Amino acid sequence: MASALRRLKWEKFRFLNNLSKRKSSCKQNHTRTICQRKTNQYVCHSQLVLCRTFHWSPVCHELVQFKLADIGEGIREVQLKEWFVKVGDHVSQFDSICEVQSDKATVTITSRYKGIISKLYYDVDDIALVSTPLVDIETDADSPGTTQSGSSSSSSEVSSSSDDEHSMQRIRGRKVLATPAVRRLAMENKIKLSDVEATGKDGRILKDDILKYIEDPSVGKQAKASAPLATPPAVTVEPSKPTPVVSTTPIQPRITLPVGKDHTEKIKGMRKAMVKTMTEANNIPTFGYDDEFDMSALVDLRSKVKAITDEKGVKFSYMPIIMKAVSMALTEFPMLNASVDKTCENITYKAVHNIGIAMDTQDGLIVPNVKNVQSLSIFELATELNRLQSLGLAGKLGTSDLSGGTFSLSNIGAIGGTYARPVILPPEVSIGALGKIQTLPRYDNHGNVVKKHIMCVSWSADHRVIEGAYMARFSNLLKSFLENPGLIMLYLR
Ligand code: CO6
Repeated sequence: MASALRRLKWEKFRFLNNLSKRKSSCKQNHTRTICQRKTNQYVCHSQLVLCRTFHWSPVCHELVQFKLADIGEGIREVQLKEWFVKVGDHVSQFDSICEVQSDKATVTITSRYKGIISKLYYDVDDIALVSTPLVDIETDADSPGTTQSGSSSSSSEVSSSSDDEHSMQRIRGRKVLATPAVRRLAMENKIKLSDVEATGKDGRILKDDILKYIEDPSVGKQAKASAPLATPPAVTVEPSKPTPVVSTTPIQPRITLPVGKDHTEKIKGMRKAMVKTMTEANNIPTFGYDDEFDMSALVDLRSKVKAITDEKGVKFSYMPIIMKAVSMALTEFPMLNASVDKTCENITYKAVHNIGIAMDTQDGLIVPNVKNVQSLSIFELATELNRLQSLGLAGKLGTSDLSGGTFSLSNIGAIGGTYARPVILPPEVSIGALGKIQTLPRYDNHGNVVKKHIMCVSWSADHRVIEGAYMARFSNLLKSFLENPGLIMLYLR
């Protein structure tokens, strides 16, 4: 009976929807005829999401097309990575609907409505365009965000304000992840999801986690207290709280090729961004400059400090020290921490050092950046790097981490190379590639052959605005910092 009623309402909805569309030539009044007859209340929105209610309906259900809102950053399309709902699921406001990945970030889309999912518009891996529907939701009468038709004879339209929808989207990692059913279970048992230890993929809370918490609430809290920080602070770091230690498991091959058969696929997601950025970069007249740094003192220093940072749960590689030294050298050579406009008529010297770190991920090369390196301690840099690396490996970096870089480093030596020719990331003007620190024989000041830890560094810079000598002087200053880490202390602010 209920389904027959629903079907009847749906037929009526489609009929009125079509009628409404036929009147769409009148921008202001295209629903007026229908509405006038029923309620004398007119709501007309150019971005149309339609719903209708009928006078014989005992409960008000409205069908809402939930559209993919503008995610910003000029993103026009996204790849659908994962659905968190299926047709027939009941969702509440803020429940996760799906995860999408653009060429710049991974974003979890959450619902602004309460109701039942009646249609999914895409399959996993499909490309969804901004402003097109993701799902249809048959909203509950009390659903926030919909126009309520308490009266039996009302007729209404609901606008999908892109701003409103945008506010329901959360970058993954900053919101508790759980399916609608799990949220409901938590709600019914008056449990705060933030108190529950998540054991699901990417920190998702599972039904079992809730059940365990119901059995023994202290388990969740204790576990949480010793769990890694989800989002370490950008600037202030509490050293006592451990941060995620990153797995150094090698990235697995991305595709399995059918034997003896060519395989063609569409270039999507982050890799698509790579196509665009690197093609743009190729238009920059670039010079290269290489040198080798003696990292022996730094290798020694790091081995002493590492035990302390390990205790605090922070993985401490050479990168945080190198980044700090780079920032100190950039202070003396600000032209390298700059950007140029598309036609290269203006150069902007950046007030902050947001140093991008090239990362090799499943989805391709991405370059998240550590913000305000000039103001962070080396330990804070390590903490922040751990966070970015964890998110990068999980494919969960958000737009804010991936945008706003002012200078970049590529630690190809972490994989194994000695030299590289790094490609500038426009609109930045320079980038450095760090080779593998190798144990090699070198002469000391007395002509004796000694064991040294040598790292080759390769710089690339935009020759329209940077001269080779400027880059060489910058490199020399950095070399002096890294070869004599005591100098870093001396100049550290
Ligand atoms: N030499 C020797 N040992 C190294 C080096 C170098 N250069 N770099 C890291 N390591 C060590 C590091 O100290 C760790 O040692 P243990 O603590 O003793 O285990 C270990 O290697 C693992 O370090 P990890 O990679 O986890 O951390 P790190 O902070 O050094 O680097 C990262 C972080 C995100 C930069 C790195 O993991 C990564 O993804 N590197 C690859 C970057 C990449 O793909 N660049 C290519 C971009 S394309 O530039 C390009 C021009 C072309 C070639």
